[in-house]
Amino acid sequence: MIRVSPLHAVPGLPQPGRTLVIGVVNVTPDSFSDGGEWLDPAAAIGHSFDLLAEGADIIDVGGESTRPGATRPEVSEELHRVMPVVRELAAAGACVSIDTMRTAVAAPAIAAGASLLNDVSGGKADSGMLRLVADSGVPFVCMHWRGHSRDMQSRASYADVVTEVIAELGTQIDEAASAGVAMDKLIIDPGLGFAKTAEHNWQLLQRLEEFDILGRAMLVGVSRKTFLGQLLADADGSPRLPKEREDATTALTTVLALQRVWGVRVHSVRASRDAIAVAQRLLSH
Ligand code: PMM
Repeated sequence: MIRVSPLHAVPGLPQPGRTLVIGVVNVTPDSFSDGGEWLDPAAAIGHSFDLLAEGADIIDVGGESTRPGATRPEVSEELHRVMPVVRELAAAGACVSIDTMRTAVAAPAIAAGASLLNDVSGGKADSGMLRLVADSGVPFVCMHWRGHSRDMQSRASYADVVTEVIAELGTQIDEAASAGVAMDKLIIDPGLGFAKTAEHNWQLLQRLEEFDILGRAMLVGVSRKTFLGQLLADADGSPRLPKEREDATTALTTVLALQRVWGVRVHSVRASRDAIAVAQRLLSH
């Protein structure tokens, strides 16, 4: 059954004594579940405030889609997408995360007030990223990553996905430590769907407590992902559409909150906050 891990706290980020909810705002034309919806900065800012009103602890702003097969935007385009949103949210006092693999985007976002750097490559895509994290002192999400989205699914090959992801994340952590990144500010993420099949994702979720060996806070992103669409496929095999994967996402938030995971990254905030409230009540004495 479920083993309850200690709830980690990360300096510089909210510490409400429960699993945090990180609300996703993709300022992209091509993300798999909300591509194009928040491409206009005003729409993205309005949506961010809605997520904050629903109870998001952190807003994760991204300008590059990482869906399998995606091509990368120019740096100037990524900056153009995310910076107005980061600036406005930070000025309003929101806790902002910048979801980028590029120092050229991370540095100005941090200067504009971003409190968290979410790098899905865990510092592997841009050789200057770990140094930037160390120098800025900003908390850092280090996700398990094997390569860019264009061809990442060709790297979804493991003898034992859980032990290999833990070992590879361990190497990424060692590299971050060598670059001077503060270890209490490093948050790990198993990277569900990134160079992983649905079966790999389920095995990672089934054995998540094995990541405790790394001794770090953990963020998990399952929201609306393809493996849920496959699980909920119609009788004819067509996957459930992304926006109709919300109840399954909430079910997993409940499980993750019962395991005292540090944070969940979700598109729909209120449902996850409710699920976490239920889990908190069940865990309380
Ligand atoms: N997934 C996506 C994007 N960014 N960041 C982290 N840390 N973990 C994730 O699982 C993750 C991420 C892809 O999902 P989206 O297109 O819905 O944002």
